[in-house]
Amino acid sequence: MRLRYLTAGESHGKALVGILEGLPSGLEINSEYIQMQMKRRKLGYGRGLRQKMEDDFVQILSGVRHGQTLASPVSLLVENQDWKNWSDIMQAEECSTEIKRKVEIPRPGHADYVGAVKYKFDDMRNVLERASARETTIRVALACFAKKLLEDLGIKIASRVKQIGEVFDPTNFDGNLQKMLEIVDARACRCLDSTSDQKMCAVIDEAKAKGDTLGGSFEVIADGLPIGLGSYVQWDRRLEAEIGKAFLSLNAIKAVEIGSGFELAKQFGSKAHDEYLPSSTAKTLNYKTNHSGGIDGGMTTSQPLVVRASMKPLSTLMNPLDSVKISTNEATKAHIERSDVTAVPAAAVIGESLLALVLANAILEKFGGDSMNELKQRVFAWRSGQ
Ligand code: EPS
Repeated sequence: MRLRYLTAGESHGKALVGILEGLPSGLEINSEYIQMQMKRRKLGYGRGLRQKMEDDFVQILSGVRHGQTLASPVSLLVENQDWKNWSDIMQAEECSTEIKRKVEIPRPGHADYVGAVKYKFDDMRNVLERASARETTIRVALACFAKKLLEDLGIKIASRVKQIGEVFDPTNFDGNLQKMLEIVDARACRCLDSTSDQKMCAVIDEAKAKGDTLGGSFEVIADGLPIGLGSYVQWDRRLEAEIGKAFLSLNAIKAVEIGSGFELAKQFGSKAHDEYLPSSTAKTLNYKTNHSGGIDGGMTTSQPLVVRASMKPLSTLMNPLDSVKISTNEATKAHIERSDVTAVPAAAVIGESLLALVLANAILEKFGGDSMNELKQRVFAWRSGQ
C-alpha cells in the first residue's frame, strides 16, 4: 500500500479526523476544491435534519503549505456542529446514568446488536456512534487529495444514481463524464434521466410518509486511466479486489459489480467478452465493447472503469421493526434515532471518493515518484510509449 489512511471520530462526538499518508509533494489543492466536494456529499433528496446543521468545513492541520502538498502526512479535521447538543451525552468523562441516554433496543440490520455483544456494551450508543455513516464525511475529505491527483493526470471520476427502491433509471451513459456530472449534480436524486429522478423523489416521499426507508444502487465511472494499473501476479494486487473491499467498506453496501457484473452470469462467452480491434494509434488495441468494465485480469484496460454498488435500505425506521430490549429480553419495537429516508445520492458521491483512493494508490504503486512533476513525467512517458 503506497497511500494509507485512517479515520477517527463519533457521529455526535466533537469532530472527525483523518490522516492520509503517501502523497507526492507538489500536488496543488485548496479549500475551495475541498469544500465543493464536501457539499456534493451533503446533497440528495431523502436526507434528514442533520445535513442542515453541519457545515462539513475541512480544516487542514498538516501536510499542505501554500496550496501544495509537502509529501508529509496530511491530517484533516471536521468539527461536528451537532456536538454542542451532545456534549454531555458524548463526553469523555464519566457521567450519571440519566445523562448517558442509553440505547438498549437494537435496530434490525444495524451494527447495534452485534457490536454490543462483541464489545460487551450494555449501551448500544457506544456502537452506533462509530458505525454511523457520518464517518464518510472525513473519508470524502481525505479523498479530495486522491481525486485532485487523478484529475491532474487527466483521470476523471463521476457517479450517478441508478435505482432507488423499485425506480430504475434505464439510460446508459457512454459520453463525456464532465457533462454527466453537471446533469446529475443538479438533480434532486443525482439521476441522469429526469423522469426517473422525479419518480425517485416520489417514492422517497412515499417511504417517508410511511415511516419507512429505501435503498438503491449507484454507478461510479473513471475515465482516462492508463493501461496496466493493478496486477494478476498476486491475489491481493488485483484491482477488482481493492475496489470490492473499498466499496463494501461503505455503510449499507451489500453488493458490488464491475462492468456487466451479474449480467455476465447468463451470457455465452461469445457475447460476454470484449473483442479487440486493431489500434488506431499504433499504441494500444481498441475494444468493440466494455463488458469487463475496464478491468481484465486484475488490471486496467484503459477503457472506462465502471463500478456499480447496491445499498440496502437504512436500518433506522420511524415506523420501527420488531426488536428486543437487551437488558430485560422483552419483545418491543426498535430504537428510533433521527435519520435519513435514503442516502443513495450521497453514497454515489462517496463511491467516487472510494474509487479515487483506490486508483490514486494504484497509480502511485505503478509509477512511484516523490513529487507531482516526477509522477506526471512517468505517467506521460508510459502513455506515449505504448
Ligand atoms: C446516520 C444518521 C443521521 C445521518 C448521518 C448518518 O445522523 P443523525 O443520527 O445525527 O441524524 O444524517 O449522516 C451524517 C450525519 C452524514 O454527515 O452523512 C447514521 O445513523 O448512520
